[in-house]
Amino acid sequence: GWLYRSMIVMRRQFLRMLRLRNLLTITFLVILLYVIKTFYDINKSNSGQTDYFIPKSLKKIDWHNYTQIEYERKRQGIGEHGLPARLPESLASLEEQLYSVNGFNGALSDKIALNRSLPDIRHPGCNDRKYIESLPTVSVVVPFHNEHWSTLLRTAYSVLIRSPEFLIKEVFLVDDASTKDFLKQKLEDYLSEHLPKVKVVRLATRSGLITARLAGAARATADVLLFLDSHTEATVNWLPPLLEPIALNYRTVVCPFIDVIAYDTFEYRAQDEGARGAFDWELFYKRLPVLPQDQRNMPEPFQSPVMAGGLFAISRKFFWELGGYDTGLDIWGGEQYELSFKIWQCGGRMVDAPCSRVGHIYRKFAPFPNPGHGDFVGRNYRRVAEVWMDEYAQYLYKRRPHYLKIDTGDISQQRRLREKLQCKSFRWFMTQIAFDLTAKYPPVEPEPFAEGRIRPATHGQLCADMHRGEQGEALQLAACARAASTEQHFLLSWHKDIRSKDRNMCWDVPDSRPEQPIILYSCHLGGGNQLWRYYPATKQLKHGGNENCLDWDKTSRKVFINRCNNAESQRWDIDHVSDD
Ligand code: UD2
Ligand code: MN
Repeated sequence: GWLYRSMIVMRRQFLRMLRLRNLLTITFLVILLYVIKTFYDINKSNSGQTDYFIPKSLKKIDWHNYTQIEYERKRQGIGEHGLPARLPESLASLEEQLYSVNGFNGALSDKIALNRSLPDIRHPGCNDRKYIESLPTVSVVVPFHNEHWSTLLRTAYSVLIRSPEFLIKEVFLVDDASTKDFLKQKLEDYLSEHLPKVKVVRLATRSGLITARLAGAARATADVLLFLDSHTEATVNWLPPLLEPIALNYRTVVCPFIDVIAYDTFEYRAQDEGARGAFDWELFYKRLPVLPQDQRNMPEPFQSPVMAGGLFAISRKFFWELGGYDTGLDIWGGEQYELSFKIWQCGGRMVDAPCSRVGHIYRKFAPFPNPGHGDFVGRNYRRVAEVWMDEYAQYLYKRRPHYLKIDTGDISQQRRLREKLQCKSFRWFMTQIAFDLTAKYPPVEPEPFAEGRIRPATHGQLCADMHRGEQGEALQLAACARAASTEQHFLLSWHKDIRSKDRNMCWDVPDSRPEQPIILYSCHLGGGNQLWRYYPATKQLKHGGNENCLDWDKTSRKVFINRCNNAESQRWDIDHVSDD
């Protein structure tokens, strides 16, 4: 009995001890886990910008703001719904004055509401497209130099009225040392009263758009950086399509479709229904067709080799991993190539989102004087070529030999970055991403088929002459200049167009009826109106796919096209014709 009783007591005590130990162990484990987690969290937030947004839910929802859509549908007035507008004759002199300082119709812009309505010209498939419920926040960065007041503010309004409020953390208007009084004095007051989310950042001296974008990006605190030009308008539901691909992969950079806001009427219209960004070997921005597979998947985002430059969204993390922009790029130009090449070559990708459309005023002319920084575009291009383009840089230098004399300044930091990120070669980019570029823009251009003066076979003292060589002028015959002059020197290029030697001007026949003139038009490489063929045997210059030939009239000395016949007036001599 005694033994038994004491055994039970011992067992009970033993069990109690066990329970206590369990409890202690569990408590200890919990504390340990908590400490590890806290430590990990601290580390995570210490790394600051390398921390990135992870969507909490992949559930897709309809992000359209139907209240705003309904409100816009009912609006009425000048320029509403993106319809073309005009000012009354009485304002002609104001129009002229604001036109010359802006390169667009600033006076008309002032008459159009800052929150005007815009048409929905998206692919029909965009209406019922849904995007994940959990999207990253955005810092919008808009550089400007002497932007017109109402176009600058309309940019900010369009962003704020057409975006979910909680996604826009801040908007930075970065003033690149503007000299217009209202920008210098009234902007902050206006914004703090009407658009408190919009902040102004001022640069002390004119430094260019690259430095300005970097200044905005440096102050940004949201997950995603979204860059816009200072004369743009965001349209219906533009934001979610830009953000979703970034939410799913922080190394994806997304561009909206860029529509056209007409510089004269402020009409809102499409530029096209999508194309892939590219360049020629003078580094002019060009566009390649959407791939058939991507065309079938519209309006799904599709890969694009090069961005237009001004309008894109990138995660803040990836932007800074890529080193932002090269700070040696000055004023304007080339940064779109630098960033595009970096994105692709250093492990990212870039897509265009058809359901996100933003309008942009393509100015008639750039009204700003060069701030005395010399050939900054040439220097920028050379920096980009030297750092990123490897052996392909020679194709640029072949066309612009003087670039080789430009001092690029120090590019060692950029080269180190390329090394550090172990970026791929430019050859990889050209063969894997921009694989169809060289077919349209060959690095080494085949020799022209014929070159020199173009003269009526019977009147060798007369030469085809493009006069001032301006777009829209008609080709004429003039007395041949004694020295070979550029107005009278043409190439029958391998594109099968007839072009000026020094300029990108082509013989274009917009109207193919008999006796219609030949108009100078910038070369579009698309054949059609600009397609010509020379037949040395008959000396005929045939236009396009039809049976029209270059012809002229002896009394008026006019040149035009006509049905091909055997007339003497359809026979032409060209100075140098190649054998093949
Ligand atoms: C295109 C791009 C532009 C930029 C440029 C090449 C689009 C729609 N536009 O030319 O974003 O990539 O190619 O560099 O893709 N600005 C300054 N300081 C300056 C000059 C300009 O802040 O010294 C501002 C200007 O107010 C505007 C932006 O930079 O907001 C772009 O300049 P732009 O509109 O003259 O360039 P754009 O559209 O002809
Ligand atoms: Mn612009």
